[in-house]
Amino acid sequence: MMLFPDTETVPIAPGAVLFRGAVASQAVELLKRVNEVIAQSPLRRVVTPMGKPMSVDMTNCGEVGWVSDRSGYRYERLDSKTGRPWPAMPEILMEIARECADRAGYAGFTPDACLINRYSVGSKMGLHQDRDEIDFTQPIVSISLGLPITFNFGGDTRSATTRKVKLEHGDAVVFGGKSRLAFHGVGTLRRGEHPLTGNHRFNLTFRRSL
Ligand code: MD3
Ligand code: FE
Repeated sequence: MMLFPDTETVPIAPGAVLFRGAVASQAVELLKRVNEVIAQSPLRRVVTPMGKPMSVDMTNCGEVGWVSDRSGYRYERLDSKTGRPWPAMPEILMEIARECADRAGYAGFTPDACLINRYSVGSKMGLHQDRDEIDFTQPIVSISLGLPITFNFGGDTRSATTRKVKLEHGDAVVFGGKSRLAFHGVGTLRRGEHPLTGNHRFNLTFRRSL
């Protein structure tokens, strides 16, 4: 695997590092695997515990998947839409997540979930923390594919100031250590055309839920 050819490493905050364009050379293969997952467990619009539809379409692969409905946020072994287990995590996704974590100083990262978010024009994600996992010493690895978006990275509290980082096609970010519970979100996806994803952005987040 040819990861990190000679790309830039950008520190975002203590524990958070961006590997710019690190997976761009793998994008065609990655998107092929993502589309195979979507063919088995289709993208769907989930609602928050308050019953509000999110503006992002989601699915998962791995032993468990992240879900949200009126009962709350959690990880589930079965896809409620198909009644079957989530598709297995493709080897190349697992390897890339592991390599990124490794490079950021988290050796032996073994994600059990990969949440696939697909953004369309107008999709956004408000400030939140990822805290549905058990072990916060495990990092989260994020891969961006397709159209760019503005990522908002905050602090330990919702009211902490945020800094904006543009996330582009092929970027990999690892969030661990002091950044693991940081508030974060993304701005509204603007119209555009990407040769590999059309008018969409995909974000893959690799998590260890247990
Ligand atoms: C910082 N996704 O799925 S990726 C999410 O672009 C999520 O789809 C955004 O936030 C997206 O939960 C942002 C960057 C990211 C992911 C997880 C994090 C940043 C994070 C966990 C902890 C801290
Ligand atoms: Fe998040």
